[in-house]
Amino acid sequence: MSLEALIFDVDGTMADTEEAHRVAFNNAFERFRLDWRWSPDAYKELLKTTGGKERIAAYLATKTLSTAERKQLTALIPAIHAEKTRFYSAFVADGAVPLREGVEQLIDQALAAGCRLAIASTTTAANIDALLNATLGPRGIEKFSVIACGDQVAAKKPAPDIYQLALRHLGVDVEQVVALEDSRNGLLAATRAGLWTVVTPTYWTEHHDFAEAGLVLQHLGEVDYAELARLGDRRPRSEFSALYAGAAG
Ligand code: XBP
Ligand code: MG
Repeated sequence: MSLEALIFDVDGTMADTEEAHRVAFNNAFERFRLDWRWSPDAYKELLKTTGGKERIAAYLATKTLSTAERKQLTALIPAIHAEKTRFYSAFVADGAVPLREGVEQLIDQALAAGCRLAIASTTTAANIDALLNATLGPRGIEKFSVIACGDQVAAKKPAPDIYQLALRHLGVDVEQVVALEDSRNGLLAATRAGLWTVVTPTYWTEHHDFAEAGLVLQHLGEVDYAELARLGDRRPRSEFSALYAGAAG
């Protein structure tokens, strides 16, 4: 089977973004005069919940609040998250978040080989636009045939929905696609969609269990496109995709 497409996760895979997200969350909390501060250790735990709005809701669930306070703060989550996205997009637009090692070279090698690129991310389209523009230039987004992200699916990673959406739009056989991820939630989402997945962990996810990964690398500079195509092809996918394809998230 030839390698027809690569599906990139964004946060943690294309770029090590979570410290910028964490600071953006804390800036938004301050802007809303909330005494919430997410330390790196606390944020590492909170990252178990994918999606910024869902992460704030998960944090709220841990706090002792009156019914009225909880109702009022829950109603504020979309506004808090929109403010957070403004802070984060500004950091990224200022060049604060470079692509990880090997990402741009793999993108160029894949495109040169006629392989299409897609994104399957939990973050917002605004954040993805900002990152691709800041790192790959104003036409960087044109390198990607499909961008599946954020609230386009109700069930976020580790559910397979965002990868199934990207695969539907790509219109290629799952066995001709490799997914690139950084976290266990992302690995589970891609695996449940039947995808052979390469994981490149960061500080935020290095302690995760990557048992289902086809390959775990320090970064994408450790592999080139041709090698990825060869390695991805060697895996007996049928038992994998049969096991997970279409499984509930
Ligand atoms: C990682 C996430 C996102 C980011 C924060 O997404 O779970 O929620 O942490 O971004 P990915 P938002 O699937 O790209 O690894 O606040 O926009 O959700
Ligand atoms: Mg990620």
